[in-house]
Amino acid sequence: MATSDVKLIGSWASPFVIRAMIALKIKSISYEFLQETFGSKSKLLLQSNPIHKKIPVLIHAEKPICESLIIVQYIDEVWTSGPTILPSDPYDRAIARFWAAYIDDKWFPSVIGLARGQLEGEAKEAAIEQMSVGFVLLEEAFVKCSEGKGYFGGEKIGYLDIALGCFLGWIRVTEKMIGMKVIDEAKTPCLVGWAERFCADSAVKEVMPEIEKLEEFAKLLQAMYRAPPK
Ligand SMILES: N[C@@H](CCC(=O)N[C@@H](CS)C(=O)NCC(=O)O)C(=O)O
Repeated sequence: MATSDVKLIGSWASPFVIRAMIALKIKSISYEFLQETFGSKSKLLLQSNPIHKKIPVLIHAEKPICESLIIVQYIDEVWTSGPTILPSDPYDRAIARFWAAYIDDKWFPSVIGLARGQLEGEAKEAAIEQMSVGFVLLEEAFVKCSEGKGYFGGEKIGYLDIALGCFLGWIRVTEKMIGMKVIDEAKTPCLVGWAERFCADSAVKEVMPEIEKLEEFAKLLQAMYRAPPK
């Protein structure tokens, strides 16, 4: 679909930006990617998201839409001719939104320190434990939502798949950093298969960053967060 009035402000390494990219890919929407420079914020970003000043921002017909999950929902509602992203049943939709909120509000804040390499000792152990407990809950959610199919969304990638799957690159980097698997066969067997399917999907493959590239970027971030404040 020729949609030159669609722009995405983002950065290749941001899991939140990847959410928007996957949703656009699912709907076959072409767009202009406006890459932010690491460490600074463009005038367009500040104008488009003055409240949070964060990426991603989707600009559609010159109007900005902020917050990745809201962007994914917007894309689903505007481009209805493509495959649907949110479940059609209101209850299933509510459940998918509940778990997406859990991922962003509870799970992600408890693990972000790990990816940034900011935690040591007991704090690090506690974050690893929280991340693992979160995955066990998400495994249970997967079993219920997928009803024996390959994705949270059933036969194909849906809202909750995008909400969690966008973190898979960073999860792999974190696993390397801490020297253990957090999505593992023993505790989360269904999520192991789901993660493989998700990353191999055509809507995801092209936008999911390479692990080696992310590792390099993670080292940069870690150096930045460990540096004493000026
Ligand atoms: N809740 C936001 C989170 C977005 C977010 O944290 N973006 C990061 C990049 S991964 C960002 O822009 N950080 C810049 C900053 O915090 O100033 C969403 O879902 O869009």
